[in-house]
Amino acid sequence: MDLTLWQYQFRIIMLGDSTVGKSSLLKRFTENLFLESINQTVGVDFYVHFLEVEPGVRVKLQFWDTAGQERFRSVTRSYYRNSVGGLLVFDITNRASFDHVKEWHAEVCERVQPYRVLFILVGQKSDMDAEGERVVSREEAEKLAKQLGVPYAEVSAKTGQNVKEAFELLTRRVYQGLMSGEVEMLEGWDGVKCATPQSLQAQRASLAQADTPPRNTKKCC
Ligand SMILES: Nc1nc2c(ncn2[C@@H]2O[C@H](COP(=O)(O)OP(=O)(O)OP(=O)(O)O)[C@@H](O)[C@H]2O)c(=O)[nH]1
Ligand SMILES: [Mg+2]
Repeated sequence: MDLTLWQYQFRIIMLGDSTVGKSSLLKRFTENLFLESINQTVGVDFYVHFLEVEPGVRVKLQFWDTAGQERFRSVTRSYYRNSVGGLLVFDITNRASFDHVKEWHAEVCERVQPYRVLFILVGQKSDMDAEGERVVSREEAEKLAKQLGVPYAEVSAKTGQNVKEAFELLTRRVYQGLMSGEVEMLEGWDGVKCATPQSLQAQRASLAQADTPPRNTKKCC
């Protein structure tokens, strides 16, 4: 199979305080690796990974791995606008990183107007729970996710637990948004690219048709 072949490209941004493990998450997802000692991100790094969202539909995921450090904020901000998906990452052993999630969310939502980013909330370093290091409970995180109207996933880049599932959840959410028309490919916006725009129209049309009840159906009883 030609590994460069894709039908859709989604640009996804990693957001969250420094040291929550954004780069480690991407390393685990794209290379199945974990490094105890990893360089802090300077500005923005780029990662690519391919996922099949349904049989025969291959998505190229292009990740912007932003630096959590405040001094890089002016650089990282410029990447918000052309993202269709975002991972709001906090560390379950770091209360401040959880408290800052609302600020990350609000900042991105405000700056991407009139576009929209679809998010997932990610509680990182779940392996530390067993060490008794957890300071943010799952219930609190789920409550916040509900407030923000986004799904919640608890993961560990160290063990790999739930990492693939979290990225797949967000990718499917974006794909469904694209199919339903919730996500629109607007002029001058690069969050989503489609290799053959006609196929998107055809897929949407066939989904719409499947949703339309057949005419002249007699009511039962
Ligand atoms: N125990 C544990 N440690 C982790 C996990 N993920 C990352 N770490 C460690 O946390 C530290 C910071 O990880 P990074 O991936 O560099 O964090 P970051 O969010 O990319 O940080 P910035 O680039 O500064 O924004 C490193 O020492 C990692 O080894 C995890 O799942 N469990
Ligand atoms: Mg990093």
